[in-house]
Amino acid sequence: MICRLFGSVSQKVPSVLYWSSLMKPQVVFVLGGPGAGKGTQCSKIVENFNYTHLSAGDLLRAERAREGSEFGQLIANYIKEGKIVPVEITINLIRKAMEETMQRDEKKFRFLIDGFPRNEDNLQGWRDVMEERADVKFVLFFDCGNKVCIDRCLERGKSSGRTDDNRESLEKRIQTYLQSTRPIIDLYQTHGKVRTVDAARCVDEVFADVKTILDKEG
Ligand code: UP5
Ligand code: MG
Repeated sequence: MICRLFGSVSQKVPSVLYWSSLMKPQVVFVLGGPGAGKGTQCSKIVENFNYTHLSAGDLLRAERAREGSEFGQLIANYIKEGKIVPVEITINLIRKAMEETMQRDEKKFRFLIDGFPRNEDNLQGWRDVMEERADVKFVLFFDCGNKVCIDRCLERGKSSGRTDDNRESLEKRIQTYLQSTRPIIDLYQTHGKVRTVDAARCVDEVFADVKTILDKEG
């Protein structure tokens, strides 16, 4: 599949050998419903800990906006419909962003990957491309009820300009989250790899718990 979309993908993806010359990236996956506060909390983590924040959604929105992108229209459609973009696109954006970060500063090898993996396809893509190149430490799960999530995104939608911060898209985003993303969180849970935070509280209360987790886990 990766080869199908990217043609000569082997030329574009640096080898495992190349990555092994760098510090092995340490990854925390950050998951939770739309509007659970993933991005907000990641910004606070970056202020307090030595992590680089990569939002898969932000990377896709940047690719959507990039002039000449062959995937721009596809990404736009998927985001508006609250559907999950094929992993061949997302994983290459994530890999490239990680690589660029570490090339700029080799001490920057700790990553928060926000909003990924969201479904089985994402997880398989990670395994295919990144499993040997990076260690997943744990999943930071922002647990928040659907109504709170929707209300936050609708409020943000008054000024965000995001094409998916409207009630119709939000209903779809929530369905996608429940059907596709929750099972991924559950899967990591069975391996004891999920750290759950009650995300329905105010930003500082949520962050106090996040800080406790990161102080402990590094
Ligand atoms: N806010 C935050 N925390 C608050 C708190 N504790 N109390 C009160 N308000 C709080 O926060 C959302 C809003 O709530 C903000 O206004 C904030 O101030 C307020 P934010 O921190 O942005 O929440 P976040 O969880 O990051 O919400 P986001 O909308 O970004 O979540 P999504 O997961 O829906 O969006 P994402 O950008 O990750 O993905 C968008 C779309 O991209 C997906 O639907 C999908 O179509 C596509 N996508 C893929 O296909 N694949 C991927 O791998 C990733 C994305
Ligand atoms: Mg976000």
